[in-house]
Amino acid sequence: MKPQDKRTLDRETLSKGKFIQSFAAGNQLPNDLPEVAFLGRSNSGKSTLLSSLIHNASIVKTSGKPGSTTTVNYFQIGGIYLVDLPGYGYAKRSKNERGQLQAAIDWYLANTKNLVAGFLLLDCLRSPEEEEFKIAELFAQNHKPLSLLLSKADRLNQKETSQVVRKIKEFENKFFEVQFISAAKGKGIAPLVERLNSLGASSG
Ligand SMILES: Nc1nc2c(ncn2[C@@H]2O[C@H](COP(=O)(O)OP(=O)(O)O)[C@@H](O)[C@H]2O)c(=O)[nH]1
Ligand SMILES: [Mg+2]
Repeated sequence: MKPQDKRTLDRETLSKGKFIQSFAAGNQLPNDLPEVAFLGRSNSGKSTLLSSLIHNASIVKTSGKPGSTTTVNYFQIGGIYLVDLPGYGYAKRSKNERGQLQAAIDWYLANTKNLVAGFLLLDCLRSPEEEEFKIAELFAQNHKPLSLLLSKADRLNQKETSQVVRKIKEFENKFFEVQFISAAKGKGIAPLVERLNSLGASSG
């Protein structure tokens, strides 16, 4: 192994991904490592993606019943934190509950010390709506790059993929980049890991 290979976020490092802690509004957030935030509506595939990134399904699922908390959950792989932010867009929830979810996201963005990038998941069969554009706006205000990850891309056949690729042109300027991803089939995972490396994961 060449010396530089040791610093990359390889399979071995990924398998050592771990849950760090859940934080609630008012808590002091970590400030020792760069961190990337993962956001998305309920059912966007966020937990599945995080599980596949850290090669440990159980710790992501058990860190909080999916979508049911307003906590901000920190995981670490290599030298970077992956921060699982509360879900949003729960049509069935009360206005008050949805307000709490939004407040937790706002609190995190106002208090994070080392945020270097965000990844917003959106089911590839949907188009970004008010909530997604609001998050894009928040990241732009904070001068942080926000990637839109079109999730569950394995559900699209070739024709549908081309249709979505055409549709992306309408909103791609709102995001740092737009990428297809499929945690189920591994599509788009390698470039994402590459990106995490470039953001600091490999220096831990
Ligand atoms: N086909 C497909 N389904 C997925 C993929 N990722 C997640 N799902 C499904 O989408 C649903 C929601 O996933 P989950 O990770 O719990 O979403 P979360 O609410 O954003 O955390 C579950 O039924 C998953 O099995 C994917 O890459 N491909
Ligand atoms: Mg979840």
